[in-house]
Amino acid sequence: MTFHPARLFLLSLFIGLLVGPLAACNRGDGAPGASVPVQPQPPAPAVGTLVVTIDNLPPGTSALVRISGPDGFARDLGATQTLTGLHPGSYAITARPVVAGGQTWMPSSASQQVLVGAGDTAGATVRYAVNDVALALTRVATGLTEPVYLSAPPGDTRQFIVERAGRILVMQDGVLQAQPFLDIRVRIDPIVDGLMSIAFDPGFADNGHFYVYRTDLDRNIVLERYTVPCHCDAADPDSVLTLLRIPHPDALIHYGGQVAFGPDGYLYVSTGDGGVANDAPGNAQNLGSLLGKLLRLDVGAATVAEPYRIPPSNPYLGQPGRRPEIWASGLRNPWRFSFDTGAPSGASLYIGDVGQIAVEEIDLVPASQGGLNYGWNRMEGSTCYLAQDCDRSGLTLPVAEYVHTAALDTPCAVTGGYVYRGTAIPELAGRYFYSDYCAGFLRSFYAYGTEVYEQREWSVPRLGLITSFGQDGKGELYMITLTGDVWKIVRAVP
Ligand SMILES: [Ca+2]
Repeated sequence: MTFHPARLFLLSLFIGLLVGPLAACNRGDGAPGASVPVQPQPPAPAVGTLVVTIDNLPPGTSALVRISGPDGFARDLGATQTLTGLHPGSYAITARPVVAGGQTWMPSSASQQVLVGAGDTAGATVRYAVNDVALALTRVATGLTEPVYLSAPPGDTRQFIVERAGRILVMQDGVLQAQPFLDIRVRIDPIVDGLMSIAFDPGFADNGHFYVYRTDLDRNIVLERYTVPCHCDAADPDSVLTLLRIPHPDALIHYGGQVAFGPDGYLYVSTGDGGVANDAPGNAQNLGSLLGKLLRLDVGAATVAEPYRIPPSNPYLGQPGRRPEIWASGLRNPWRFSFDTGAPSGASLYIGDVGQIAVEEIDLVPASQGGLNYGWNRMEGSTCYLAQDCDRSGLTLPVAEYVHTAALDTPCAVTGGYVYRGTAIPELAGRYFYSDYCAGFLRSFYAYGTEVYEQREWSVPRLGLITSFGQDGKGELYMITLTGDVWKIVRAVP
């Protein structure tokens, strides 16, 4: 017996009507049901394609581009390539600078994320170029008395300028205000460093708190908090809350000098080694001393009774004979340090540590890395200090350094600065700027992780006696001279 085609059609229609709801039911509630064959569908493509275009390098030069993605996928590319058979997901493209022909070729974007879908072809471009931006310095304030610092809360349009003798002045729209923001000159013996830096509380807009690092009338180091009682340009000197006082009895130099909030919300403070030649007392290597250190404090709930707390992740917390405030050791005179949160590899800490005889250094580490020993006084920079050889184990060495020379404008002390994250000169993004107090140059480098690229000196006048860099609320950078001027780093007008 055979089926007539019409009967076959009717039968298949019947089966279709029966199977449809059954299959839907099985899909819907997952209940076991009758096993009925379902018309197989063509399988959806499980993989995708990514075309990475690498552009504008000199002929014969390999790029340094890494693609990483789902399931541990990792591939290094030296040139344009089409990657097929990729599992769907998000792919990270990171590009490192390339040195070729004596020039540093920088990728247009150090880090990109591309979504690769099943059956799709995604694309990304890494374009290399030599940075040819030209810079200039324009004077934005003059007539100050020994200015040593400039800062502002993020987004704030004012600039707060610190004078060494104990005043903080406000500049608004390029005009210095007559009334000081804070005047604590009577609390400072100006024969030593005086008022060195300020840091605005992350909640400054609401709580008005800011922090001051200075010396006092007895030449101790003092860290204290002040409060602005209103939405105005004047802090209350009587609002002072002393957080920390560190005796500094042996010399009139090396007080350190920087106070700044880290990306973790804790307050960091850099202290000098106490000032005795060669750090003979051994403060910097002594974890029982707060001198020659980077300290890390939780000041979020500061009171007179408990001016700070120790963050639970501080490296020496609970260790007998070691101060729990210490975040890092082995520093000589870390006059300036700064955090950068803009790099794709994570937040970084840059420290400009002033050397003694020959070497000025800049240290660069992930901001989250505590318990590091930066070497002083076993080493000065990457050189064993007063010794042919030394034990370098456990020491973190600088990523950049320069030596003192016999030239007229000889360098004498590094002035650490900031990574540029402003908007006016996007070509500068990621460059760390620094200077030297005596030589007054403007130099920068670009770091990929802790690898340093594009070290250069900029063609701007050497101002001399550079006490500090400043960073305003928009990320623009300034250079400050002891002689009373503030200069802004700007794009040169051709
Ligand atoms: Ca060092």
